Amino acid sequence: METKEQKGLSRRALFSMTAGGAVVAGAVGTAALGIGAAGVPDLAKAGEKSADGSVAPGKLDSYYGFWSSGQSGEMRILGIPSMRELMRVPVFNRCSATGWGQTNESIRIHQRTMTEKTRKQLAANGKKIHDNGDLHHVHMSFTEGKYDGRYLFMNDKANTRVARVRCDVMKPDAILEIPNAKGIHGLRPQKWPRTNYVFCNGEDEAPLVNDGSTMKDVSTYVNIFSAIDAEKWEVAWQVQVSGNLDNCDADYEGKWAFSTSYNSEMGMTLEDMTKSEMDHVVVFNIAEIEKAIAAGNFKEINGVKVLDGRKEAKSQFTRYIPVANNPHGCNMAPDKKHLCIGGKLSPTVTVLDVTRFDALFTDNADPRSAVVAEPELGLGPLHTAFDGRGNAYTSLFLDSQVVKWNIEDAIKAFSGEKINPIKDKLDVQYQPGHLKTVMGETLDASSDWLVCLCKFSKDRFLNVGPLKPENDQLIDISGDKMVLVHDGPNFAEPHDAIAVAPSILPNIRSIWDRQDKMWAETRKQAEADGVNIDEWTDKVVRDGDKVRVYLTSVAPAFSQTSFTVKEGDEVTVIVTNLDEIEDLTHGFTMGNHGVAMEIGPQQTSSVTFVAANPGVYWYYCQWFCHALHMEMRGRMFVEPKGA
Ligand code: CUK
Ligand code: CUA
Ligand code: CA
Repeated sequence: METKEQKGLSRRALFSMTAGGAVVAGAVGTAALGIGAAGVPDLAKAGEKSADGSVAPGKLDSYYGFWSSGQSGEMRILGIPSMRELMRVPVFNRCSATGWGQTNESIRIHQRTMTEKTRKQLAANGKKIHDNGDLHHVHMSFTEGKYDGRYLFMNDKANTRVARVRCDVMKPDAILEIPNAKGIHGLRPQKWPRTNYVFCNGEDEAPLVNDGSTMKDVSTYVNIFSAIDAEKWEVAWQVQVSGNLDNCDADYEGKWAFSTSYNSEMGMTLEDMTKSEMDHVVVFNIAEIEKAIAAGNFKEINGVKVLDGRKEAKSQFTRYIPVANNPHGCNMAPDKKHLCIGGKLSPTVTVLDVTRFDALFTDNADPRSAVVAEPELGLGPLHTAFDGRGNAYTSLFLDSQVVKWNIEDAIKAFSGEKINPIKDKLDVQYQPGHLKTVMGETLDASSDWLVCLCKFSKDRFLNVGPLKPENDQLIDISGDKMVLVHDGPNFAEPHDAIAVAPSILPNIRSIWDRQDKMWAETRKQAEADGVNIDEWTDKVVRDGDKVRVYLTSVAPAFSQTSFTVKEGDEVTVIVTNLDEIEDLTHGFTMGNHGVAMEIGPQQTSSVTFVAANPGVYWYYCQWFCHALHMEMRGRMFVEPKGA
């Protein structure tokens, strides 16, 4: 679809066009200019590693980093090792630039699985969607233990949701509100044979039937583990557990999922949540769960198949392995065998051998028999990352350090050998949380970089007021000693990240496919209105007091320089960007109406608003697209009622 000339055309080449040729520009006009500036990144330039991790201007990074953003609700893409922020992908948040959370296309994705309760809650507040989120964990889909470049999955702890982002366009295509559970926190895709399920933890306790009838009776509170069907994007099944759920992971055989629980006490206050000596890790037996679901041995609650995996139910769905009180991280090593549980309040990491889990179910073996090491590493161990050489890297929240240790040595030490598993310790700057090696949660674990996400930056950067940036640090782990090479300030508040080689993602598009499913419903409406949105269109369709305005854009003009509606009309503006040139994004902003959206090359976007006040309002393209971009505007006439 793209010609060679179009591919090679830069924005600068476009700016050099004259006004005369502008309106017919698009593919024909610009290609005819024959200006061959470099527009497409040359992957041969990638992968150049300098000692300090810096990447020279014009050079590409070696890896994609996919970052969570915590309470900002978006996913971010950074380059590794430069730590340059490449893109922000709005997911649970409302984005001013792209219109995510406002366009009809994004609202449909938000609303598709919304529960009736949420609809009611939103309507009562005059809203259509939740436009905040607390996005902690981003993970890619797997095939046979390796990233496969199809999807990225992420949680929203704030509103109990999970989102799926398509890797071809880096936009969300599905958001799922999870019934029954509360506060989705830990999230991991199944690793083997491929990601059929996305596992996610409900962190907060509530009555299973949460209708107010038993809310003061804590004994009716439960926590829910959910498995989402990754393709159908619906809850496949849920398991009710004892205690709460924090972080989770899955093995490399497709047999188990596991979650940490810091509130086995089912306490409602900090004091009560930290009362016990021990909490636990829950092991979920996927085959047993699937068997029960297939046999119909479940309770259907709010449209979801729910199994009882609580301790007292003595089922074959779960086992509970006691670990030191208030554990946190849950990280499966790429040796396919060892699961590392961060001690948090305990200075240890508990290493579980997942090949011993079978015996817990078949022989009712002592759950602690799966423990093969418990190295004492330092204060506040949270999360663990792995390289391709059998080493583990654990963040020490209280010590503000990363500790490098060897898993096999830790196992030897546990069985009495005189050996120190700790290989190195590195000071990082203040309260690290997650840390990630390149592809370290896959069978492709590499040993070049470690990213460590610190919760505080204090004196590391110029003072910007009481609210400080977070500090993401880059550590070179290629040698015996870890070397801190880079600080990267970051806005509130990344929890987790993954790093992925560009070779995993060969299918990222530069321009949209006109037939993309994102605007399939918009296309249907257009067809019903007798409009072909693939052509230079300019049509206003009245349907009672609803008005649909069809526009196309080709730099630097909209197909309509004005349209007329009536006071009080509900106006839907549908814009198709017919430009086929890479990086030629247009926008549509309706002045004084709080309306703005992105329209990428070959994309269709639409937005609906009420024109409440008569008068003239300018709309304009807010994405710099041409030397005559300022002139890319038009007028909406709102006629007074009765006129
Ligand atoms: S949690 Cu934030 S540092 Cu949500 Cu993965 Cu551990
Ligand atoms: Cu189109 Cu600016
Ligand atoms: Ca506890």
